[in-house]
Amino acid sequence: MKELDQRIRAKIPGEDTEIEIRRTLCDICTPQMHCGLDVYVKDGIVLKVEGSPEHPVNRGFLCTKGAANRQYLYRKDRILTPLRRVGPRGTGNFEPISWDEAIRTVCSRLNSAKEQFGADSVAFFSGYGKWYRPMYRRFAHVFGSRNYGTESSCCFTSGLMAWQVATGMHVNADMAHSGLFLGWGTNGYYSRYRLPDAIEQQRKRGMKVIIVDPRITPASLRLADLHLRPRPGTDGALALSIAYVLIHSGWVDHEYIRRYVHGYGAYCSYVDRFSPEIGEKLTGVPAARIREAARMIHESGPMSICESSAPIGHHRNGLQNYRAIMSLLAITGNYDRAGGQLPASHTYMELSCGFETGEDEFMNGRFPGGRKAAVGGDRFPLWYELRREMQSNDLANRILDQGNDRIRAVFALGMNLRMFAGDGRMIRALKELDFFVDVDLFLTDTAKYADIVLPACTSLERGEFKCYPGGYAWYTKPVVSPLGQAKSDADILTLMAREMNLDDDLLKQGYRECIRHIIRDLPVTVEELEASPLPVALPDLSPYRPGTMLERGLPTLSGKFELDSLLISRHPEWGLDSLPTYTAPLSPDPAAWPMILCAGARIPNALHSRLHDQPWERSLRPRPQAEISLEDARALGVEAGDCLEISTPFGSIRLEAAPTQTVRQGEVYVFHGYREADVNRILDPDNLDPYSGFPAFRSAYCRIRRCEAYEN
Ligand SMILES: Nc1nc2c(c(=O)[nH]1)N[C@H]1C(S)=C(S)[C@@H](COP(=O)(O)OP(=O)(O)OC[C@H]3O[C@@H](n4cnc5c(=O)[nH]c(N)nc54)[C@H](O)[C@@H]3O)O[C@H]1N2
Ligand SMILES: Nc1nc2c(c(=O)[nH]1)N[C@H]1C(S)=C(S)[C@@H](COP(=O)(O)OP(=O)(O)OC[C@H]3O[C@@H](n4cnc5c(=O)[nH]c(N)nc54)[C@H](O)[C@@H]3O)O[C@H]1N2
Ligand SMILES: [Mo]
Repeated sequence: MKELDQRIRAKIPGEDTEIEIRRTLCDICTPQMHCGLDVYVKDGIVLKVEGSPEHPVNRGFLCTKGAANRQYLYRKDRILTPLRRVGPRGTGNFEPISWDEAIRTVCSRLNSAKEQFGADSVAFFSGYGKWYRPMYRRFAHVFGSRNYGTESSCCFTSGLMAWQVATGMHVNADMAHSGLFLGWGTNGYYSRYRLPDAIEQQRKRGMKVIIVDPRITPASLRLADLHLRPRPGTDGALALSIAYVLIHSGWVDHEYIRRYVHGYGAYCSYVDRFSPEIGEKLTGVPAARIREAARMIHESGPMSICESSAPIGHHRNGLQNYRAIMSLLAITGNYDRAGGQLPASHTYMELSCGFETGEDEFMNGRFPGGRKAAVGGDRFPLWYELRREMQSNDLANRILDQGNDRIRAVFALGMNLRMFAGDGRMIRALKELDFFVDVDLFLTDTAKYADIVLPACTSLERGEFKCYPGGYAWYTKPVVSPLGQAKSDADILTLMAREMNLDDDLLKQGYRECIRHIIRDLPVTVEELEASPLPVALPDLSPYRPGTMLERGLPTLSGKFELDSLLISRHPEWGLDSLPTYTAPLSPDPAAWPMILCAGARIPNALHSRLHDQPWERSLRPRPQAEISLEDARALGVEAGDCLEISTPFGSIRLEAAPTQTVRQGEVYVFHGYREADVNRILDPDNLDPYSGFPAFRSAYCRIRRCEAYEN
């Protein structure tokens, strides 16, 4: 630590003031990263940021997004004071108001909605931000509303739900002991840049890798021993077909299945419909390759899989497809075995870090109860059973709904209306609300619909509690003061809890006391974590011993890994299949809509909508692009840089054509969240997975044509 202290204080020659390196984390992208930052500060101003060399996640590295933290902090569109809308919704006419007035107005309007229409008439929504969520969820519940919901209604949760259905638990891949890594929808080079490093390291040890991705990607080129290219959304059929070969070749672990797996007989009968030849027809992957994959699984185990579920879950059959993939672990005896997928208890904010906190009790202990479901709960009963929060993809409907129990007011921390499929509906809904508050860093297009906008601050301007896999915990300190009058989301919730005089001392005492409560059983205090410039490795963590949970019995109804879900079969009224059945992602009408539109595969320089207005990031890909095959480009007479129009039954958008040999004929790939080419606007808002409620972002029909101008 001494060395570090010396390194972080340096005088600029000839000047009195010091440049100090202060440490915090970058929360621009996924919580699985949240890299450590060395922030160079002089006179309270950030001069530059670098990756912290000693941080256990990034070890000095930063991605293009993280390297632009200074620009993110000082962007011109940062909101610096609370604002009150003075023009029509959506026009962006606001006047500054004081925090006092803002908090009083927000609280009295939310309270009056509660008095008139009941607490459930107020929905509390969170966009991609995660750090404040335990406190936020509790806030909604203490206020009395079941209608708390987040962006996770369309993120990793469908994979998590699939694990809960089968095992009742979270999981971690034990890749360090795997002979084979099944990278299904894995291209961490763009989405999570430390994952490929870990895979590359294990490959040096001899681990084999299968990548399953419709496109050619850096991962398929650099990591794959075998690359399978199914059509988007046909993953379930591919997994079932691989299972067919494993079962028919006798490459399953019968003893493991007998002891630890429920429903194998029914599963086998179902799998019998998916010979490799049928698999080829359904997925486009040649039967010989399906056989080759099964052989590799048999010969190279133990096998772990990538847990990222977004590309698999973003289809109307997504959760079932994910279950079909996981089932391969169960039949080959790779669940809860060294080198396979290990059950993991939940630590904090959906991460399993090797220790437990009191987050669950803190976050759910004040749930209002009652028999009525939250928004989307009746429509997506499995979702509600497992999550006990609103399925946010139904929120717009429940605002527009004319029923008495419709949503009248929304309080949002960082809502992005372009997150939802069919955004026309969300805009209509926001216009209908009696009252809408949005808290954001920037005056976004969504914030422009709000009655009151509150200025939030970045991770550089606040302190937060953070856990990392491998047994680390941390409590960061602000490295600069909040810009203007910005406040952290947690401080805003505290002010509201006090103004409303909520019946909850922890919320009224604030974030630090909430965290103190959550970590009261850890062997470290908030102050000790805060005093450290780096995440603290918790002492005396005993590593999980593979097999423990199987022997003890899993927290499922059968106590086993459920290929055939008892939870689902005991609820016939849900109308869901208890086996991981396969349905096609699309009902094609190739004459009218010959192409598959796959929207959302990550690009390195963007994070959803939040960086599209950021100059450095934008300069790397100035126009929204549509990636198409060279064959389709030739047929349409399209060259790189030409304008391309994508149409679906819901509308059209225009983007820059990017013909590439990485994409197959008949498929179009675009990134989402752009103002001028919002692909979610042309997706069907009702094409949702009945198991998870997730939108089919990655499989829609479309047609494309060359056009002259970007404007209509
Ligand atoms: N740069 C950047 N990084 C991010 C994000 C970001 O916006 N930008 N978002 C973060 C978030 S919130 C998430 S959820 C994660 C998601 O992260 P990942 O799941 O790792 O990433 P994706 O890029 O969405 O998908 C990975 C690959 O799946 C392929 N794919 C698409 N459709 C299908 C399909 O139907 N089947 C199969 N087998 N593969 C398919 C794509 O071609 C892509 O190469 O990324 C996180 N990281
Ligand atoms: N077509 C398509 N659509 C998708 C996806 C896809 O793959 N394809 N992916 C889906 C997935 S996986 C995800 S996770 C979602 C992304 O979820 P979104 O919520 O759409 O993510 P962002 O665009 O980052 O928008 C969040 C907002 O939060 C603001 N913000 C940032 N930090 C803070 C903070 O600390 N406090 C507050 N109050 N606000 C803050 C940002 O400025 C931004 O306006 O998109 C989903 N939508
Ligand atoms: Mo996500």
